[in-house]
This record gives sequence, structure tokens and C-alpha cells, in this order.
Amino acid sequence: MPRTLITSAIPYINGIKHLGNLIGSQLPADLYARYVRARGHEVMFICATDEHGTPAELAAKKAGKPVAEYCAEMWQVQKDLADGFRLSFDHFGRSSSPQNHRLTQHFAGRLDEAGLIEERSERQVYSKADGRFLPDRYIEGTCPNCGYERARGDQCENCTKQLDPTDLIAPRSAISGSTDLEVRETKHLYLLQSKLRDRLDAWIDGQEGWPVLTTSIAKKWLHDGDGLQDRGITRDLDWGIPVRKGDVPWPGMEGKVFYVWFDAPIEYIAGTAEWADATGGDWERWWRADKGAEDVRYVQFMGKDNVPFHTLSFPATILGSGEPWKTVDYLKSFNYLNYDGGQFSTSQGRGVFMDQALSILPADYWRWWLLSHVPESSDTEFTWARFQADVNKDLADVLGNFVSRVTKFCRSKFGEAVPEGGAWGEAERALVARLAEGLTRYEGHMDAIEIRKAAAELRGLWVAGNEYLQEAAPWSTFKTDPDLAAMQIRLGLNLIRFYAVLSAPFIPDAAQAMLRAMGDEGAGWPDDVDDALAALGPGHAFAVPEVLFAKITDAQREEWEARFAGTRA
Ligand code: B3M
Ligand code: ZN
Repeated sequence: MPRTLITSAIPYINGIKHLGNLIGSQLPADLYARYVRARGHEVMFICATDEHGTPAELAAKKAGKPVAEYCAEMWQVQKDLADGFRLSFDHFGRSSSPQNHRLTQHFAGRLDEAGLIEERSERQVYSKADGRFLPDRYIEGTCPNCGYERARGDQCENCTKQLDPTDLIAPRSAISGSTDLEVRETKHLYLLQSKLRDRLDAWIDGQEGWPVLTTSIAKKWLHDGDGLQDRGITRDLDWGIPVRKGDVPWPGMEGKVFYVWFDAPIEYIAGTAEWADATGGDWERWWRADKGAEDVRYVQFMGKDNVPFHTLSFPATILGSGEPWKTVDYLKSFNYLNYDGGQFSTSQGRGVFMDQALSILPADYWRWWLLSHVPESSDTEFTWARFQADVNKDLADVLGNFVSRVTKFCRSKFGEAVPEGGAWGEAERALVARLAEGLTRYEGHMDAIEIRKAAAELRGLWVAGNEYLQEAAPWSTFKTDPDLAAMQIRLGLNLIRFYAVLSAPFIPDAAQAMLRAMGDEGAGWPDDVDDALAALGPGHAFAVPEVLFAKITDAQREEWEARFAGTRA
């Protein structure tokens, strides 16, 4: 059985994520996990909350709570929302787990033994007004690379360049806004990434068929200008993973913690260990080539701003350890989803957030629209008008209408069981041939994680069924040839089952409702379209399902447009 390890970038703990975050990693990762499970793979799908560093501390401060308490609460909030969107993680972990403490300290110890860590006295920005050092996001200023004015101390959101706080032009404290800053000496550990440049370069060159977006970002930071820099991996903060060499203290590093971007990707491994501890499973067979993971295919999902950390920093940790850890086999990255003429923004509360989305519509509406418009080759934009038009057309007019017409017609003319009728004729054989070709293309796009193409192909399969029904017109043939109508409807009912199975990765709740109505909840992926469309034989009982997708009305659209126009309180 093929084995697939899937990780989604782990969302920061600092509040509820917006739809741009969701479509940038977790949702496409879930689509793929559901698909490969349906194709018979053994899957380990891991996500977690990213709980350390300045985002967590700043958010807890704002909420007026101790940071550990804040993180525990927000983990539950994010977990419930993930469940609401039907994200099918095998485990949703926490980067603050004991497993991650242990593994992060282990990696640091190994890197030190390999001569890849150096203690450096460095100049850090100190805020006199705040009485503390200002690492990473505690400081904001202008990006020296692109001139963006709201760049943070760790990375420029605009051009993705990784930064050090002292690089910023016109810096200010993110806590107090104070510009009364000075540079002071402090000691930190540096990961000597520059020594790993050739190994990383060769490793990236050895990857076949990665998306251009991924490799171009990796190569850019590997070769451009100052190229791969040694990175400080410790911070003067209270909250985080204490700096230790494996299980022994690190002299001179007392009171310091690891940098959040050092421990966050290690949580992919630690999250699997959390899963193992909770279930009695074996996590090493997913992660260690010497413990059975050599045949695992590892796929990562993330937004483009996270790519440098996953193509350079995290592989530097893994390769530098000298141990046989699994590295990523395919890295799928995404551009940004914009909101109604601007950007989604957590800090400004702009856009639609996961809790708000679920409060107005079921998950499948969002899943379908977001996945079928996923920003793969360029940024895309959410507008309420597009959302309304696409959802009404694809889900209500095409798929929902098909299901409703077939089941209601059958109930009224033949009763609630699959009717018999004669053998397929020319029109049916032509439809089956069309569906078989489409299915092969759909599988090809899903295998390649070409999500927009896959969604378009799936929509095409739904449309083909509708067109068939329109031309076959069983409501007319019934009057002259009830047997012919029965055969057409028998095929229609089987199409509902077929669509449910293929659509489940995109719209799992509707798919389940369709299968339940067809009395075949265990239906598996079709090997052969002819067989799949004869699976429900004459006499098989079915039910007319509730309306699958209600149309979004103009009044609803206008109300939501107004409600979500401003910024969240
Ligand atoms: N938490 C950034 C983000 O949510 C960061 C990802 C970590 S992946 C190891 O976009
Ligand atoms: Zn920049």
C-alpha cells in the first residue's frame, strides 16, 4: 500500500485565521489527503498550532492572558474551526508539546555535534521604553530589499525576504511604537547555514517536477546577492523551548529560547509523535528512513511566504543533523487570495474569518469556491458577487439540481428503488466514454496536485451528466416508453453515487449526504466507469435527499457584502 505523509503549514496561534490563510495551506492539504486516502494510500496528515515567538506573546498580551493559557484556549478554538471545515487531520498538535521540546533540543544537539552551531555575540535592538530586546515581530520598519513600510523584524511579507531586526530602515517597537531604540550586545546561537549551501543546492536540484513557484523562491534566496546567511536560532524571550543540547543544559544560554522558526517545522515530526503517544501508533516509520520510512512520499503545503523556511532553513536542520530523517518530496506552494479589492489582513481584521464563514454558510460552499479558485499560478480575488455566481451555478444549478431532478422524478414515477429498464443505448455509451476520459484527466490533475484543473474537470463531469439528462428527457420518454425512462433514471441514480465518490475530497458533507441517500455510504473509488455506473442494481432502495445546496440570494449577498466590508472589531 503506498504511504503518503502530508503536512500543512502550522497556523500561528494568534487568533482565528481568515479564508486566505485557510486556502493557503490547510484546505488544499485536506483535499489531497482525502483524495489519496480514497485512492487507497495509507495517509498521515499532520497540522498543529504554531505557539511560540513574538506572534503568540503579542496576542496573549493583547488578550490580557498568560501566554500558556492563551495558547491552550486558542488551540481549542482553532481545532473546533478545523473540524467545522472538515479538515481531516490525523492529528492537530501543538508546537509547545513536550514532544516538540524534546525533538527541537535533540536537533540542536546534533547540529552542534556536527560543528554547525556557533555562539556569537550579536547586536540586537533594545527598546528603552519597553525595557527589553525586540526580536522578530516585536519590531517593524521599512524593508531594505523592496521598500515595503510594514516589514517585520523576521521577514518582509511583501517580498518574502528573511530579515534580521537590525536590517530594517526606520525601525519602531511593535509593542509601544517607540523609536527610542538602541543596539546592545547579546549572545546567541547561529546555525551555520552557509556551510550547508552546496548540500542544499544539490538537494533542491535533485527534486523533480516541483512547482516553479517553489523552486524559484528557493533558488532566489540560495544564490541572490547575500544568499544563504547563517541564522540566529535563539531569542531573548520567556516563552518558547528552552535552549538545551539534547537533554543537557547549554552553558551561557540560560534563560534563552529557540527561535520560533527553528522549532515550528520540527513540530511536523513532533505532531506525529503526539499522534503516536495518543494512539499507540509508530511515528518513526513515517519519519526515519532507518525505521521503515524510505518508501513514504512526503508532501508539504504552504503559502509562498513560508517557502524559504521549508526549502532552506528546515532542510538545513534535517540534513545538518546527519540522521536519516525524511525530507520533503513535493512542496506545493500558493500565491495569495485577496479580498474585495485589497488584502485579507489578520492585523487589520480585514476579510472573512473562519468562524464568520461557518456562521453564514456550510463548509462545502466555502471549500468548493476556495479550492476551485485556489491561487495556484497567480494571486486571486474573492468578491461576494463571484462567490454567489459560482456557488449558485456549480453547486445549486448543476450538481444539486441533477440530484434533485433524478431522485424526485424516480420517486414519483417508479418509487424509492432503482428501476430496471432495458440495456444502455448509444447515448449512454457515449456518456460513459466521456466520463471515463474525464475521470482519467481528473485523477491526473489530482495526482499532480493541480487543483484548479481538477476542480474544472470535476465540474465538467457534473455538466456532462446534466446534459445527458436534458437530452434523454426521461419525463418525456416516460409517456411513450416507460422502460426507456427507467433505464435512463437507473443511470441517473448511479451517476449520483459516482459524483459523490469523486466529489468527496472537495465537498465531503454533500458527498456523504448523496451516498447516504443512495444507500451506499461505503462506496469506493471507481476502477472502471462501466462497473461504477451499474453498482446500484434494480430494486436497490434510495431516498430523496434534503436540498443539497440552497442558492445564495441577492439579499444575502448584499447583507454579507456590507457586514464584511469593514474591519473586524
Ligand atoms: N506559522 C506562518 C504562517 O502561519 C507559520 C508557518 C509555520 S510552518 C512550520 O503562515
Ligand atoms: Zn521586502
